[in-house]
Amino acid sequence: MSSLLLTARFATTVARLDQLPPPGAPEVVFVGRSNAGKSSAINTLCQRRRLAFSSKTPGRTQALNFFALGPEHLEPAGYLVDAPGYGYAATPAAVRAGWDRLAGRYLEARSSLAGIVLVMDCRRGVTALDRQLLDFIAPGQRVLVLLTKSDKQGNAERSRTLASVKQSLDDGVRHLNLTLTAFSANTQLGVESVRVQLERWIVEAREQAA
Ligand SMILES: Nc1nc2c(ncn2[C@@H]2O[C@H](COP(=O)(O)OP(=O)(O)O)[C@@H](O)[C@H]2O)c(=O)[nH]1
Ligand SMILES: [Mg+2]
Repeated sequence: MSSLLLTARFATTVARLDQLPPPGAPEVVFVGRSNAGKSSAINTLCQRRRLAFSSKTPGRTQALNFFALGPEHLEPAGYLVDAPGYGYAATPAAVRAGWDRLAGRYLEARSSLAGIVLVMDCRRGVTALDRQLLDFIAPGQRVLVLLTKSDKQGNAERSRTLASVKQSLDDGVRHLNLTLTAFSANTQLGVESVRVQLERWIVEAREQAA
């Protein structure tokens, strides 16, 4: 039973790049379409009901939300970052440009970024917007694709989804260090193994920095 993610607490909200704290402890960012299940995944991984805001009206939060990890009396050992969703149909063009300027730039250039969790609704698979997002990611960056809402699929369908999403990503983005996993915030499928993996990313990044 791992524990680092269970210490998560709200740290800060960043609405513009110039508000970013100086790069420090390793950060793991959650990205994906609006409504894909990012906030639910963070809440489940951290065993907190309302840490990240989960909403039935998607597309409303347009900021990076930082959650600190580690013992509270020490400097944070790392951060989880909830990024604004993309692709919500009603999102006006100005908001979309804002996404590029904030979350896109953050993904491309943040030196303390230890890994990226790309959250996809397993029933939608890889969308054109997911592919555009992958273009922002630096070669060699660690990416974990969470196929969430897997409780909506049976075992056979889940295996087919994993295979087809993997194939679809391998076709386009061979330079990325990608792993995939089926996940569900409702049934806890994949939760413990993802916790372990994200903690390993953070620990490895700290060792590399030391
Ligand atoms: N069945 C099911 N529904 C989920 C799961 N994760 C999220 N949802 C639902 O999907 C909707 C969007 O989730 P949310 O976490 O707010 O997505 P976000 O916009 O990516 O942060 C909400 O209605 C959630 O209850 C899951 O694993 N299974
Ligand atoms: Mg959200």
